[in-house]
Amino acid sequence: MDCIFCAIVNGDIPSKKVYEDKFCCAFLDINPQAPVHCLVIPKEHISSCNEINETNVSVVSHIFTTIPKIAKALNLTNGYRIISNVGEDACQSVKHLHFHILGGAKLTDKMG
Ligand code: DGP
Repeated sequence: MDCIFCAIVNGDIPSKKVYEDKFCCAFLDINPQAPVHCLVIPKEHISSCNEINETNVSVVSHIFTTIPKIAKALNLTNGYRIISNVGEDACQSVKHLHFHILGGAKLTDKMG
């Protein structure tokens, strides 16, 4: 399967990793939208939130218990935003589930 984020997981495409364990990894976004912008992804290929099911949901809960640790390591002590774009209308460009972590400054209150 031709997937940029699977290639990042495998080390075939370089990335600035900020966190990694057996199930997920986090790396800086190539096109940052905030002073701190990283992506947290499962190592297994899941296309989007629409493909989360009873079998693979454990990696998602793992990601959500890991995000606060990643945020702390990135010094996001004053808060941060988590975004996951799903499908065309949300402009999801990479079809591998990912959670944007944005912070490092006061963000706009407009989310759409
Ligand atoms: P989305 O639009 O939600 O699918 O966001 C995909 C994000 O992935 C986008 O903010 C840019 C980032 N991105 C795409 N290709 C690469 C890459 O090769 N390396 C890194 N670090 N980020 C990438």
